[in-house]
Amino acid sequence: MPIINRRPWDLPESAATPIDFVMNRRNIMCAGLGAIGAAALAGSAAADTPPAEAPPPGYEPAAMAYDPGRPLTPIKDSTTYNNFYEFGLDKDIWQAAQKLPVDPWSIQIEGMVSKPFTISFDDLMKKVKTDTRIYRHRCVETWAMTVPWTGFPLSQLISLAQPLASAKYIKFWTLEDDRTMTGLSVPFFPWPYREGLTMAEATNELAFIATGMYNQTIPKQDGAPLRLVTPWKYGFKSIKSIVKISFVDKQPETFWQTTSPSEYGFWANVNPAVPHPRWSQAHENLIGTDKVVPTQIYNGYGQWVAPIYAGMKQDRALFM
Ligand SMILES: Nc1nc2c(c(=O)[nH]1)N[C@H]1C(S)=C(S)[C@@H](COP(=O)(O)O)O[C@H]1N2
Ligand SMILES: [Mo]
Repeated sequence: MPIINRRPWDLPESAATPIDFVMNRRNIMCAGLGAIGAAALAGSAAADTPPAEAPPPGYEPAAMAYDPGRPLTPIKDSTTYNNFYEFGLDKDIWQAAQKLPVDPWSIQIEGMVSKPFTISFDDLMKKVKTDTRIYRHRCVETWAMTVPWTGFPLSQLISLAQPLASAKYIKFWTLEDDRTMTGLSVPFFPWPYREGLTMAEATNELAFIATGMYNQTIPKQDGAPLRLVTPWKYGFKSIKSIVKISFVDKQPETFWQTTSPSEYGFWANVNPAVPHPRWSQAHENLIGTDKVVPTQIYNGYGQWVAPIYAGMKQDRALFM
């Protein structure tokens, strides 16, 4: 089986079920063999342990799996250290978030589409083809994680929605449920949480809707039952628990941009050279470790997304 055209965030076809491959490597890391596990995950020739399955002919270590350049964040860290302001301003909202009512769940599609409709989460899942992506996740607050998501490319949802050619942006809304989301009583914030992308960003192959993490249903605190993941942007773009999507022709106002326009913008592309007004963006701490590593432009995904911004002014607004 020739390994060609594999995009580095894809998992190897050699893994019978892709996530098992990841989880096996992860278990190695959990066993305290971090360096070996990380090398195996990256498909590095330096790994002391052979791959669980025989490599296919033409096996190319570098092409074997997306190399996030770092081990997966342990699941206990990525599911207990969260930002979900609807449930509180601290990172330890995971228990409070268990109140999020996710069943039944439906998503409303409206705006510049051939025909607005509402679809249940269950019906949506019957219409999409799921896959797995290991992405780095960089919060604007300078912490970072590496997460194996399952879900589907946002472009599949856009195809279902059939936007009109006049649509220029896609806008997303999070559930606003006063009964369970105690954070909504903090009046300072412009609830509900809202985000947006240009159509070029939304149809980029990296833009992903996650419905699972680590081969499990996505936990409530991480944005069940479906959340956006745009790994080249600061984490606040990755809106959780989406209930409505609208196609529009004007740049949407977003939650953080409305809250503090001098600090957070619409674009929010990761750039180590553009500091936040109150802190540097040059480095990031890897949650679950004591490691601090340099931040990369577009969080290391420039090869796939920098062309989107090629014709634009490369000013601070693109990176805040
Ligand atoms: N609805 C909603 N979505 C949200 C947030 C939020 O507070 N509410 N926080 C954002 C921020 S700042 C980050 S860094 C990520 C955190 O995702 P995680 O908790 O799954 O790591 O979610 C983003 N999506
Ligand atoms: Mo964030």
